[in-house]
Amino acid sequence: MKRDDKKLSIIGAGAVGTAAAQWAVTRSVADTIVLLDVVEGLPQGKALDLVQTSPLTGSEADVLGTNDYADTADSDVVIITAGLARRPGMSRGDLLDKNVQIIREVTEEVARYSPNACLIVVTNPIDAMVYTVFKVSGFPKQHVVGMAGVLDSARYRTFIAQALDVAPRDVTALVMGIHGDNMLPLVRLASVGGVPVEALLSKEEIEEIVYRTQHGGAEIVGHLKTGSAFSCPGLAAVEMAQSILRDEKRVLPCAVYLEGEFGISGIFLGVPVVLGRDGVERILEFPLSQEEQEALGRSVEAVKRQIAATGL
Ligand code: A3D
Repeated sequence: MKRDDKKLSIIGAGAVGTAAAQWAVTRSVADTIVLLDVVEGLPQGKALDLVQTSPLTGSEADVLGTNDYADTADSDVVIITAGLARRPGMSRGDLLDKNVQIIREVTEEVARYSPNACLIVVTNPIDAMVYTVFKVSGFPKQHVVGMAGVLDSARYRTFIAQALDVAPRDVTALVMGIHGDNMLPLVRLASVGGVPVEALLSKEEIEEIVYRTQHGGAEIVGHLKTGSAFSCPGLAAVEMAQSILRDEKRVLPCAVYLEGEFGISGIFLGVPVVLGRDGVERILEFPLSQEEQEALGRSVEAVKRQIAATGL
């Protein structure tokens, strides 16, 4: 590797980890992309398959599949997807006990080999897992961030675009709070080409979109039956990684450690932030209406219950 080369490691070569690797290779977000899993052969086979897309995509990234954390050494960004995914009828809460144990082990290894990396956590229940990574790694709060808001906002924007029959990329909309039923898709600030969505859709239409966004993960699990969403979650994580690796300073909703922002302290929760070379470079705080503040309060209570269940 040359001195300025960028390295991205992805822990967990399951559905989300593989999708993230595929997006990362296609977009050439790093010079070296490492895919790691506990299952022998799985990351090696997937990495080989991915690197063979290079002649077709023009990607110049090196792709390595491994079971050895030494191969992830000196990563700039590590995306953590290791763990169990939700099955039908299984809540994100049910996942907690099993995934805390996995996340502890993964974090210790990642922190040992890449002490300066920014860590993007995807494993559910995300708001508690990212807290676990923060506590176990001892990394600065700027270097630990949870992926959920980018995915939830993409779902929200998609549903608004479909309702209005407009280009999805022209919809600007933000989902804050927990990754779960209590998430807060902000209606007041949703706009399409600068025009408020509230002026274009009825209250009932908006309520339906908000509900569908809040249950967007479960809707997909209901169809897939044996797994959960992976394509958009993988891309959402790569969108965040890319902003850090290329110092893009994108404004993205991410689960970050709050110390008084929005009146909340001591937990990770989804809020809009600037992601750049230094990780979470700024939290963009703004006044919420009383109703929004109350809704965010419900997220806070739900996250606190999850954190209490981790025993940390
Ligand atoms: P899956 O396809 O089961 O992949 C998980 C992978 O983790 C498997 O290949 C396992 O072998 C691997 N693994 C298990 N333990 C370890 C370990 N100790 N070290 C390294 N690898 C390990 O699941 P998935 O990819 O569909 O989902 C992964 C996680 O992301 C789950 O917890 C999901 O719930 C979560 N997820 C979160 C979102 C968010 O928006 C936050 C969206 C989609 C999935």
